[in-house]
Amino acid sequence: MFSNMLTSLLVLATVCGALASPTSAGNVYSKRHVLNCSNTVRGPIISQAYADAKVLATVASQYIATYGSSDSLYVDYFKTNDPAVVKGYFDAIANDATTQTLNCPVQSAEASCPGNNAFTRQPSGNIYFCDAFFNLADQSALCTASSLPATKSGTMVHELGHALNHRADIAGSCSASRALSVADALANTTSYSCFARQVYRNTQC
Ligand SMILES: *[C@@H]1O[C@H](CO)[C@@H](O)[C@H](O)[C@H]1NC(C)=O
Ligand SMILES: CC(=O)N[C@H]1CO[C@H](CO)[C@@H](O)[C@@H]1O
Repeated sequence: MFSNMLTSLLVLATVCGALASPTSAGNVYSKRHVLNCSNTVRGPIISQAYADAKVLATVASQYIATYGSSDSLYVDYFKTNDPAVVKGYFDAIANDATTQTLNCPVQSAEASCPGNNAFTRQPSGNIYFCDAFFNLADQSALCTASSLPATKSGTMVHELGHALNHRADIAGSCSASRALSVADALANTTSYSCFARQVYRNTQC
């Protein structure tokens, strides 16, 4: 059914077993958006968030492959959408091999990005990280926070959804994402960030 699963995920599944920690196979994350930020504090934070986002996407893809469309968390976020299609969007992030760039803001007006943590320029797919992004929680907070937190990794999944999958921006929150129509649930990128963070919290902590 999921014969289009890409090689790196098959390797991951073989090495770790379904839903095992993908962090132990970090060497599969070798192809990527390219860091274009010479700031020695912010550059490494962006790189870590990118690696963490690939973990989130991989875990989400494996979860869908394992549990499919009858799982209640899947239904909450993606309704009756074909799990192979949703999984394909996570696989595109997990297997990102583009040369699109991950950038520090280039102008001071962009650094504050009112209301935003980051943005993606189209059609380039280049992503820009705003001041607020650097205050978001680390991946580890998905296990320790009392409720599902916004994380740098989740924002990265959101932006990669724009850059790689051309998903839209509609519902900003996870609760609003769960309330979308069937079509909007598939279209709007926050659904993917929320689902992946919740899967990580449920299976990796
Ligand atoms: C890299 O960042 C610089 C600004 O620091 C910008 O001028 C340049 O266009 C960026 N390159 C790419 C490929 O995004
Ligand atoms: C609620 C909402 O605005 N949903 C949007 C999700 O994205 C699709 C595709 O871009 C839009 O058509 C919807 O309006």
